[in-house]
Amino acid sequence: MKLLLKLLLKIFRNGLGAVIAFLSWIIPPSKIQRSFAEQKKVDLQTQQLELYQFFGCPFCIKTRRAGRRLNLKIIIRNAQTAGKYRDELTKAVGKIQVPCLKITDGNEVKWLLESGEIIAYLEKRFA
Ligand SMILES: N[C@@H](CCC(=O)N[C@@H](CS)C(=O)NCC(=O)O)C(=O)O
Repeated sequence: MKLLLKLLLKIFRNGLGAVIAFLSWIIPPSKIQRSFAEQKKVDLQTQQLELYQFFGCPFCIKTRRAGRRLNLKIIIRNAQTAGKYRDELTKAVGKIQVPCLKITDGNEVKWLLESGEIIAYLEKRFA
């Protein structure tokens, strides 16, 4: 009984997440515009940013929207299903929590948790 309830809750959460993700996709935020040269510079910088996330997680959707609004080509990593990226995230932060932004700067790697902090970081660096 408990297992069935857990399963139903999971289906509901995933379904709701998919609906929110769909709505977010059909109503995209307007992107900030940059000159060609500036956008190229930003694109180069965002090659060092990886967003570990779940597709239907509302905090991840909020963070992805901020990235879209700021016109950033952040690399998206699926940490929802078992595999390389989920393992990397667990190893780096000791748990599964998304969204999490991996920031690579030369040999230095920083992992940033909390959607609010990630968005503040992106806005400070790219707005
Ligand atoms: N306060 C966090 C909340 C993030 C959060 O609750 N994420 C959920 C997914 S929606 C999570 O990581 N859950 C871990 C799991 O499902 O294993 C934020 O704003 O980023």
